[in-house]
Amino acid sequence: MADEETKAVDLSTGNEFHEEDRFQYTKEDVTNEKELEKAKADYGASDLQVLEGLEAVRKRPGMYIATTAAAGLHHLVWEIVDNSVDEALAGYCNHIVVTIHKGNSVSVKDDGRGVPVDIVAKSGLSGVETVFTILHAGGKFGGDSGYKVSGGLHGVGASVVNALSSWLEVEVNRDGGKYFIRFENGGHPVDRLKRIGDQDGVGTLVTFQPDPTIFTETTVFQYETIRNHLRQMAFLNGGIAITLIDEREEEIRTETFKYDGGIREYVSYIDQNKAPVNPAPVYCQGAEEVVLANDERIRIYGEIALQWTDSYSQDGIYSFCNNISTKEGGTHVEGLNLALGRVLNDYARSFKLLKEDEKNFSSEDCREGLTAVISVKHPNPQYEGQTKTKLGNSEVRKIVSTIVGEGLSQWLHENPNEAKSIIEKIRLASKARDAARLAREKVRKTALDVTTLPGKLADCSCRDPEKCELYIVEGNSAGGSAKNGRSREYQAILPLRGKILNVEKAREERIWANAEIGNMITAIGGGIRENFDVSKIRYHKIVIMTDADVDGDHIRILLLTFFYRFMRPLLDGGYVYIAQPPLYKIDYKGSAYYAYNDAQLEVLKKELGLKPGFPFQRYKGLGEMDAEQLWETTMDPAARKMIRITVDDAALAEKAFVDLMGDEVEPRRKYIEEHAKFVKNLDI
Ligand code: TSJ
Repeated sequence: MADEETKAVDLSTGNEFHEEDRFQYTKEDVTNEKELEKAKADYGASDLQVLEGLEAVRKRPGMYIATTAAAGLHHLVWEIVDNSVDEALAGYCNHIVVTIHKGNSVSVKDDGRGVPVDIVAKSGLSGVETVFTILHAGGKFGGDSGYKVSGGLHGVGASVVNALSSWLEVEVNRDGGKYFIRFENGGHPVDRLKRIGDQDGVGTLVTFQPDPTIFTETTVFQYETIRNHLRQMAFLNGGIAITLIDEREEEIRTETFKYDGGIREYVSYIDQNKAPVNPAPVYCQGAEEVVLANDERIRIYGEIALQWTDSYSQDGIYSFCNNISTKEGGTHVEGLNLALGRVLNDYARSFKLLKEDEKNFSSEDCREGLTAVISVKHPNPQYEGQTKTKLGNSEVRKIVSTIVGEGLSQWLHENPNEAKSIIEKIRLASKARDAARLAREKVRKTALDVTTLPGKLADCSCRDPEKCELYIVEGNSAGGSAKNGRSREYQAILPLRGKILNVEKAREERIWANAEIGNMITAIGGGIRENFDVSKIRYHKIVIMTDADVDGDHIRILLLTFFYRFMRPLLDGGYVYIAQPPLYKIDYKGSAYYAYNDAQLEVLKKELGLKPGFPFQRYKGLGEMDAEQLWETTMDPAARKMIRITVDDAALAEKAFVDLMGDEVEPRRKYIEEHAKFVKNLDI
């Protein structure tokens, strides 16, 4: 890697930033000494209160960050980054740098105005001390100039990050000076905020080390997780440069994200490997002031980017409120759907693209192959739904509907050729939907009728879904071994014959005619698509068991694609697993030893003290194992290893599936090289 890329640059000065320089300052007295003296009198009392607040966070971290597992660890970073993004949205910051240091501390640095250092009347503390020691103090000091939008799900405040850190250091450049404070042990200040030098730049640098006694599962930051989040922030907030630096390895890794096109570029990125109907996304934006029932005036901002592609997918709508993904949709998505149906039908009618005797396009027709990113900013968002990721504010529906209504309608009139192509695409979707409806109704009588389970399914005897597992097994012979080796009480086996249909490329009618797919729908029992009901599924573990070869990889991806498109909540809920059969067997002194990868094989050879050349078996497929071996190595809950599949980021997963299953060869090759990013390993 080139040298320039591996160096961090001080944003406020443009100078190179050296790790060893960071906190070795001679501490001079602060210049706002008088103000601080005034505050000092009260400091004893407020200090105690402050620490009580932070102690409450440490006692019950789950109340503030939902989980202390890996996701919660990363939320600390999002929390700090949000403050810099807010500063950028306020128009004062251009560049944010996130650095993962050796030892897993993280720093976030921006070139904004710097967190205020003067005394905040309410707390009697400096702005910096207020932000880091008082719960929910974020952004509201210094008047209302700091319009904070990131107060949604992870808007718990910097003080929570401080409370959950072994140490945290803040450096602020502003008012001609450099200010510094360090906290230890969950937010205990080592000293007061000090002015430690003069300088001309502005900006904020926060470095923290998550407390391992809180984050007991892991304190290791994941480069990809942070990279994906920062990229998403850069897409959602066009124009901001966000750099990620990982200093943990010998070879320092760094990437910078900056998208001047914002969500337009996000849509293009998601659709990178699809064929677009309109090459440049349609872009609509607008803001509206709303007077609430209590006479409060709020300003709601919305922007939407739209691109139709040749895909058959219905689920290309990615919605956000205040930079947080609203996975369950909500009023902004409803507003978009309303406008789409209205505007596209009006346009098609007025240009006679839809004849008088033809029925209107449905909302689903209008959405087929559509990729949309919708981002709203709301000062007081209300979240609903099972996972609190559904936007509930009813005023947003009309605002978005108006923005899309005006923007899309104008665009259609200005781009008549592309408009015509879009309407044609929608017409095809409508025709296909009619045909699919017929095919589906035929199938519904069979596949969706859970009372007649498929003949190939060897069901388990238990009827409690929580305890039941469905193994979907490649090939009839492995299916036979699995049937004989399984626990009949809890484990059901569904063998699949050969390859299953690629639902990414097939139109819906063909999907309905496919027996293997029908069998899976019936066996799982929760229905499909918008009618899928996770509370009706017959097994809480759906295990894909394929050979460890190229065909097996392909079948596994085909199955995941099917679940992704037809039973998304199965993936969202973490019900889908991949079995891990062993790759090697060593027979030694009458016992069988198994290895699941090359590294394990080497360890095993050493442990057994085998001479080089001692024979071992390399399994070519599941079929080479007899029933007992398959149980022992792959199916016995006490011994097996499985990988649980989760979908973190729907847009990335969408791109991954298109890359893997679409027509283009190059992205598929690249993707497979880089491994399946949407798959998170988890041993259970
Ligand atoms: F919150 C935090 F302390 F964790 C934090 C805040 C962390 C980081 C990395 C950056 C920031 C931050 C805060 N960057 N920029 C700001 N800006 C302000 O706090 C600020 C400055 C001036 C004024 C003003 O009205 O003059 C208002 C605000 C909110």
